[in-house]
Amino acid sequence: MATTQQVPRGRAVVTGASSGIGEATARRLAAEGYDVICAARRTDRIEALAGEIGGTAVQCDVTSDSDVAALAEAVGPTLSVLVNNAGGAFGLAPVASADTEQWRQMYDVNVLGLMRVTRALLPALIASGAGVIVNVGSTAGRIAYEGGAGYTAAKHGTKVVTETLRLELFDQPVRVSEVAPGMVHTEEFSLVRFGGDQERADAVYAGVAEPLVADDVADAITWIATRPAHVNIDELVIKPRAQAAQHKVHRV
Ligand code: 8X3
Repeated sequence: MATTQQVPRGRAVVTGASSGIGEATARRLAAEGYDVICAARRTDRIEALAGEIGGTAVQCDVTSDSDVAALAEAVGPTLSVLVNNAGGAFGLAPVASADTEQWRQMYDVNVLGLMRVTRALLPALIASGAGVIVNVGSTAGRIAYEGGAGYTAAKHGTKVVTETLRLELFDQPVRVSEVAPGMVHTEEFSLVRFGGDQERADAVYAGVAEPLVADDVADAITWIATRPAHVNIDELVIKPRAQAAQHKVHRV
């Protein structure tokens, strides 16, 4: 049987690598031979992860200009892969009772954070001669749902920034992609959205036999990143079989 030998594929940065999709993606990219920089706010988690996968931990809050500058410093002159994964939803209030601060946070992390990190790392991605950016969007960037406007507006922002960037980089050696997951059962997404209310978080996935898990999305991201340099996967929408549409979920 032929043995597979991993060849070094260059450096990759994953933001929001402390849990969920980010952590799973860091693991997958490392397994593919990338030298992975795990960036997130919680140093204990990213240090443990980096230790396991032979990567590097860099503390980074994507809403902080100085943290992002430090991340760019740690990356150095070239970068092969950037996965803009840091993001999240805060609250599920209707527009009539929207919390301004939650909306501000959602825009800051899902849109401005992506912009800050991309702007800072773009020179290194271009310098690599074959860079790829994979932005983690959402089906929330494709539709609207009641109570979701703060988050859906932000994720529509993620989508449009991705499209704009692809236009702006049309003559540069950088691919620009978006992966847009639907229902993914991660440890923290819904828990964070509902301010730590585990019961409410569990109800999101109640009766769904097989929601996606973080590794399903990490697999898609890694597939996108490892296509040949001339192949740009513009966008990939990924949902569990049980989720035919945002509101049409098979529950047993
Ligand atoms: C998560 C998908 O349905 O909670 O990005 O908005 S949803």
